[in-house]
Parts: sequence; structure tokens; C-alpha cells
Amino acid sequence: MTLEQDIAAAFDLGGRIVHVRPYGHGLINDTFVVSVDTGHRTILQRINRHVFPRPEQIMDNLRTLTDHIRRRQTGDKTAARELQLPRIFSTRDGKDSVVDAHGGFWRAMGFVENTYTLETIADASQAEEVGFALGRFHTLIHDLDPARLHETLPGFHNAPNYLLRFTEAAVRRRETPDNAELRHCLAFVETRRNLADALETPRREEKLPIRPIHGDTKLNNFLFDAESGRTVSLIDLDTVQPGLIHFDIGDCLRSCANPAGESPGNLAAIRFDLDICHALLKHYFSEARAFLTPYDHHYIYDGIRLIPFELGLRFLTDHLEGNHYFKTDWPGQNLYRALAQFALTSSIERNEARIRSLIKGLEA
Ligand code: GN1
Ligand code: MG
Repeated sequence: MTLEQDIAAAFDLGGRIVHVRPYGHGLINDTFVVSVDTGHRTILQRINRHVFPRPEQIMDNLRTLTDHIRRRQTGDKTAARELQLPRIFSTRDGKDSVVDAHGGFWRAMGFVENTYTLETIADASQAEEVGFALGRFHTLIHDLDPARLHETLPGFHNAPNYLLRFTEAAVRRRETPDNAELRHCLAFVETRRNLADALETPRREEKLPIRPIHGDTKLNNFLFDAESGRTVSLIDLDTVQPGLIHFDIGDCLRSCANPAGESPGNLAAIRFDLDICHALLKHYFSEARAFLTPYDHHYIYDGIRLIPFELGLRFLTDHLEGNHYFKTDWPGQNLYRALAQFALTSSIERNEARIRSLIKGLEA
């Protein structure tokens, strides 16, 4: 029996386990899907303890979040546009997690059936659906006191800290890199050091409030209904913690409005698509408008520019430090991922005036 089969058996999944298989494309946790003989499926995950030092806090946050959202929604699946949240499964002895002999932390969550995920956006209606779901999610949680949530991933989306860590890693490798791609990335960061403060400064000045956020709003965390093509769920709730909604908006757009995707065959294909951005934000605003402030609107462009830069910086630092954070399949992969995010940042910068005017046009 494999470890994951052993662990799956510790949970009360409502039937006999038929098989346990690896699942999804996550770069941090190990994810499996468990099928049981009743035909149901469950997601089984081992949380990466190097990334999440206190995984039990993830479960705590998840309960706080789902309780809050359940109070705000009717729970009627046929009701107009409710977001479904994955159910948490208990172990046979009533706990919500299992720790294995190696210290691995495991939990099991309901599989939202009859849905699909996307790796790239094909048309404006998909972007509208993502914008709706993110806006609805933010609206549902904006009045949850962020102090009730643990910081499961300390320093997450703290761009000045990522820059500091990058600088230390780059100094340690003092020799001039003979690799042109690495040289390009190092120079790219050097010319944008100020960018790291783009959201941290207004946050410190209390122009942008700390709110509960999702933290990892990339496209493949949105679930689309197989029949209607409408978004029905936003998954991967491990990074739900206090933060700026601009992290979520920037992360969502860097993922959705780049039709070439996160790991394109050809870096030259990377561009920031204004039509996708427009469709997504239009529907985001129509859901979230009621709680957004003028400062929120003002800093949206900064979030869109910062998050791909920040992710590029995180990939680049991991490359310099020996790839111990993001999973890789080949040696230069994190460097390549950094190049892709920096190419996207450049495209956003070239389109700054257009993006700003698009946001202005949607504010009213
Ligand atoms: C990581 O593991 P995954 O794919 O859900 C990362 C995100 C990045 C993303 C890039 C906790 O998310 O911040 O945007 O990779 N999550 C964490 O693909 O660092
Ligand atoms: Mg994630």
C-alpha cells in the first residue's frame, strides 16, 4: 500500500476506496484524488510544511471562512449564482487532518463534481466569469474581520521582503553569470527596485486596508460548471489570510490576461491582453463596487504591474537558491518562469496608459 492510500483510509470518505491518483498542477503541495465505490471523489493533500509552517492554522482559517460564507449564502445550489466551497472531511476518529510518520500533514476535501478548470482563457465570456467569481468571493468575505484569520504563510506577497531575499541570494552568487538569461533577469530587477514598494507604501500609509484575501487567484483555481460554463467555485484556500485585495486582482490578471500561459513554449508570445483585462475587471467591479474605495481603484494598476514582477522575483530567487520552494521538472525551469513573468511585466508597462484608462472607464 502506498503512503497516500494508507492516509486516505484514515479518513471517513463514505465508501470503499477504489483508487488514489496524483492530481492537478500545484507547485507547492502534493495533491491526490481518491475515488470511492459510491462514485464520489475526494481531494487528498499533503501540505508543504516548508512553505506553511503551521498547517493546522490552514484548517482553522478554512472553517472561519466557510462558516462566514455559509451565513451569507442560502446554500441552495439552484439559487442564482452561489459559490460552492469544498467540504472538509474528518478522519475516522473525528479529526480534520492526519500527521504521518514522517511529519507530513494531510487533509481531505470534497471534490466539486461536474466542473473543469482552464490553463488559459479562450474568450471574453470566460474572463467575465472569473471576474464575477473573484468579485463575489471578495464581497462575501470583505466584512470578515481579518484579525480572525491566521497568517498561514508569513510574509506572503510582501514584495519588499522578496526583494531583500533576492538581493541576498544574488550577492551570494557574486560571480558574473555567464548565462544571458540570468543576466537579463538580474538587470530587469535592478531597474525596478522601487516597484517592490508599489503597494506596501499605500498600505503603510493606511490608504489600502488589510482585508481577508484568497492569496492564490490564478486561473486554474476557478471551477467552471461543465454544463453552463459559469464559475461555481474558487478553490485552493490554503493562502486565505489577511492581505490586500490588490494581490488577488493582480494575481488573477497576470494569470488570465496572458494568453500564452505561465510556461509558454515561446516567450515572445507573452503579452498582456487588454480585452481580457477589460472583461474581467468589468465583472469584478459589478460585484465588488459596493465596498471598493477610491484608493482601491487608484492602486489597481499598481497591483496589476507588481504581482507578475513579484512572482518573477520569487521564481528567480528560488532559482538562485537551488529550487527548494517551487517544484521543478528541469534545472532552469524557475529561471524560465521568471523570464516569462518579467516579459509580462514589460507588456503591462508598455500598456500602462491604456490599462489606467480602462480602469477609469469602469469606475463609474
Ligand atoms: C504557487 O501551488 P500553486 O500552484 O497553487 C504559489 C503561488 C504562485 C503560483 C504560480 C503558496 O501556487 O503564489 O502564484 O504557484 N503558491 C504559494 O504558479 O507560494
Ligand atoms: Mg495555491
